[in-house]
Amino acid sequence: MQRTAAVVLALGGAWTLALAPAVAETHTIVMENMRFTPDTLTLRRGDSVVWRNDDLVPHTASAAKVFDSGSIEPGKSWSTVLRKAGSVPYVCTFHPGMKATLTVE
Ligand SMILES: [Cu+2]
Repeated sequence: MQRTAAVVLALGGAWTLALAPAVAETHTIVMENMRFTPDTLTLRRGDSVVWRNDDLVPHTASAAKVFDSGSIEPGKSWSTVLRKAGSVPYVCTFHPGMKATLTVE
């Protein structure tokens, strides 16, 4: 909604909205207390996701055949761009109870 409002304001009318390219956004997911927060996130193709590890142990963000961060050390971040639409479940390979899902539209 924020993006839509900004485009309408910038271009002065809804008619131009359909022609305006979507602006890629960056979303941050925090790894803390052995969880991904938020654990569900909807984004658009071309958006970036940053995982930031605020825990005291390493974690990964790993989605089979889509992305794999490798070990993200405490205090570090890792990011990727989601280019294909779909539901993307992912886990931390070190802690299989850490699960989350991205929905790419
Ligand atoms: Cu982990």
